[in-house]
Amino acid sequence: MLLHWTSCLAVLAVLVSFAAAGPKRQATNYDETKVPEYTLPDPLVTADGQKVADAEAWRTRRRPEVLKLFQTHVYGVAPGRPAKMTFKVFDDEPKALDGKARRKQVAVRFTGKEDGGGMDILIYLPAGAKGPVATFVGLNFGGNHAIGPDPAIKLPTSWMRGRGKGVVDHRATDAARGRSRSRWPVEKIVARGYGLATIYYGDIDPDFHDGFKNGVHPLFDKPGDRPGDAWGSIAAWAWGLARAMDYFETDDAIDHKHIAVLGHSRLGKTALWAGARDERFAIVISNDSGCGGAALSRRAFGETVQRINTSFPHWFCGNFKRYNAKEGDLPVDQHMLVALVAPRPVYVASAVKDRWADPKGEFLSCLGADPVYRLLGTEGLPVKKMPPVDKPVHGTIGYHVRSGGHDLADYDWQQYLTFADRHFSRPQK
Ligand code: GTR
Repeated sequence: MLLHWTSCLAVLAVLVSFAAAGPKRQATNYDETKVPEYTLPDPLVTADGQKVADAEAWRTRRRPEVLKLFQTHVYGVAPGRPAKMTFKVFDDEPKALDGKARRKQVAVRFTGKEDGGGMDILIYLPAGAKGPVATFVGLNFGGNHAIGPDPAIKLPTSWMRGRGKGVVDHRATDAARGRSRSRWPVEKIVARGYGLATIYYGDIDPDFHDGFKNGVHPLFDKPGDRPGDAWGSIAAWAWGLARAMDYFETDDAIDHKHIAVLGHSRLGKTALWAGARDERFAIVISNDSGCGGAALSRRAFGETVQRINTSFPHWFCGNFKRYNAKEGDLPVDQHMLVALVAPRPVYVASAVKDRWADPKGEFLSCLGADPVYRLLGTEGLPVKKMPPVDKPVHGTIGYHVRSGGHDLADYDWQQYLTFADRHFSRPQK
């Protein structure tokens, strides 16, 4: 029997589309009733099935094990502090921002050589501070010059995302000065007695997939094929934050024992990983970090592991791709990333319209980390149910879901400042 030509075409179309799509793609799920059934790995049971019964067992056995699992399966292994790294303070202005702040800018050269990779740290401290200042540090998306209109901020020379809006041929121009100021309320931060330090994330690793040829990766990678646990871009950005901490330890104006690391979105994922790895960070803040950050992977709600690995193949290590559409096979989930911060205070913030980042999955991570916080003798998360919109909960774990969408907003900063006041034992405002 002869098939009608239209049927043949239809069969062909299906075959072609299947070949083009490759393995089955998950549709984006925003329906709570369609979240798959899942069981989270227990942060308090070791890989060989032992119950973690006390703080000592967490510290000496389970915490190192969980950290290693995240390195191997999610973010990759980063190098340590480079032996020849140098810091050069190239700007120190006591009367910046109309006399309200002291501004410092520091050139970090990772290998000590001018052409050996580096980053510029921009720092504002309250003017006339009497002693070392507790400081927030976070990477920025648009360049240090974009965080405020201060004309003395050095323009980045590294590769810049985007075109137009102050970026020409992937280089920064003056036109972008202050463009992201709504995300960086410097005046408010210094008025509350805190410092702010920020670094353009592209100084550390430009955010596009080039096979790890640019940025810090080639400075430290061995030649040849990259292993499945080789560090991706998030691990590189987090490594850059640890290098900023190395600098803070050398600066008497900065209270390096009271540093809060924060980040938004992909840089929120980065802040969590930086704070998980490096216990020198006293508070860790994730703003709308979503998939690969605070949101549980197993819920596959909004952005999934497969989607993120496809859109951003350079963010995570190669091994993470094994879990595309197989989240249940992961030996960890993101509640264990939050738990790695324990017993230090951690804050996870969501925005109600930012469903791509799965606010509920972010809350459930906090809840899943709570047993570790309690085992370590802290208050943990004071609630069991997700709080209503704009009703923050501040325990040792802080959480809020703000009205509005994906952004680092003034409301978020208000909470972070209050949370820091509380945990750094400063007068509450
Ligand atoms: C999105 C990505 C998210 C989030 C965001 C951002 O495209 O899917 O995971 O990181 O970018 O960083 O702005």
